Amino acid sequence: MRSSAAHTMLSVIAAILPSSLLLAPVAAHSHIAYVVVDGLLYPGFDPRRKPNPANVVGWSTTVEDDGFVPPSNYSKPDIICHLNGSPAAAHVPVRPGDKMHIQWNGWPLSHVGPVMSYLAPCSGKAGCADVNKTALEFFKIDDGAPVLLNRTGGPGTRPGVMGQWVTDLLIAANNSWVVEIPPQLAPGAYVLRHELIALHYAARPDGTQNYPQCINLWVAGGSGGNGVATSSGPNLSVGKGSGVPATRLYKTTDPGISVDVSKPLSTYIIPGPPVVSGAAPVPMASQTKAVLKGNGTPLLVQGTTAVPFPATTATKETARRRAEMVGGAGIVL
Ligand SMILES: *[C@@H]1O[C@H](CO)[C@@H](O)[C@H](O)[C@H]1NC(C)=O
Ligand SMILES: *[C@@H]1O[C@H](CO)[C@@H](O)[C@H](O)[C@H]1NC(C)=O
Ligand SMILES: *[C@@H]1O[C@H](CO)[C@@H](O)[C@H](O)[C@H]1NC(C)=O
Ligand SMILES: *[C@@H]1O[C@H](CO)[C@@H](O)[C@H](O)[C@H]1NC(C)=O
Ligand SMILES: *[C@@H]1O[C@H](CO)[C@@H](O)[C@H](O)[C@H]1NC(C)=O
Ligand SMILES: [Cu+2]
Repeated sequence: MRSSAAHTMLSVIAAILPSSLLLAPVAAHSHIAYVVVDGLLYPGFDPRRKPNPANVVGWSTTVEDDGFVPPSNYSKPDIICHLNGSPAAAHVPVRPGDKMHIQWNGWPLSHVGPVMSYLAPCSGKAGCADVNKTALEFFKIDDGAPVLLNRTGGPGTRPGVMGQWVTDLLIAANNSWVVEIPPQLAPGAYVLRHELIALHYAARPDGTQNYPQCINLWVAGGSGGNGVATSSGPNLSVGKGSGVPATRLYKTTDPGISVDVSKPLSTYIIPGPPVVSGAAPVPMASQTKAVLKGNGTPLLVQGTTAVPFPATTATKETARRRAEMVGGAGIVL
């Protein structure tokens, strides 16, 4: 079922990708520009904007070149939420079962590899805004399987890389990916760690490129919306007890990290832990572009409740940014 859906999507890609794109040179990599829930936009952190508005939901970094973390730093804090990652003050309001669009600011065709999402609960008084990142324990909710869609050829054929990859679907969906908040996730604050791994140089020593990005979420209760878990009702144990620090997710020698994608692979082994039971990855056929209706209201977490993020200069800044986006910012290649 999944793979026939993937086939359909691949013909779609073949139809929409102009052949000139396939040979475009690659100068920059990427970051998450914004996320969309129910058509409402929540701004990410822009590493080149100084300063960012106070209400961005993306963790700040010092990655001005939109670059990556190499395997030699898999056990260093930079792999958690990218270089000098530091918590966002604001959170995206979501409910269990919601679908969230993660909008990257472009993605190069050459950068084939996995698209993965993890969650880590935060128990601080300010939700994830004051969290100690090295104490976060992440469990996987989506691994983008099957990451390798077609071992040879295909419409995305490009120099030095064989096959069709899940990153081709992400690009076809305007460089976005849809992730589902697990339907029975316990309410509260979570860090969403979304990560692309680019394998085009993965056969070279230390050549794999990880692009981790962190977003704060406030997961409301099923109906009350106050974020307080109830002891009866649905099974709210998704991911409980299976989290690991991000510094222990990958090893240089993992078969999905040290791999030569210039040769047709018979299989690709997705790195990191398995997707937890109770998670609901969104099928390939439902990976579509985001539809925007307006701006969302990020939240400030206060203990077990959350309030609208205080309107300051942030409001004006968000409106300006939205106007820019509607005007059509260029895709980074
Ligand atoms: C790896 O991490 C160290 C600090 O832990 C940092 O100085 C270095 O720049 C990082 N290397 C890359 C390529 O990100
Ligand atoms: C595609 O993504 C860019 C950001 O990279 C955004 O500015 C643009 O509005 C998006 N287009 C659609 C149709 O979603
Ligand atoms: C952050 O968490 C780590 C790992 O649990 C711990 O070793 C460290 O002391 C903590 N740092 C602070 C400032 O609490
Ligand atoms: C895989 O690539 C080959 C060669 O281009 C093509 O004929 C085939 O249809 C592709 N398969 C899928 C599932 O897209
Ligand atoms: C609750 O869900 C978890 C993960 O989805 C599962 O492992 C566990 O068996 C479930 N427990 C009950 C009582 O259904
Ligand atoms: Cu790159």
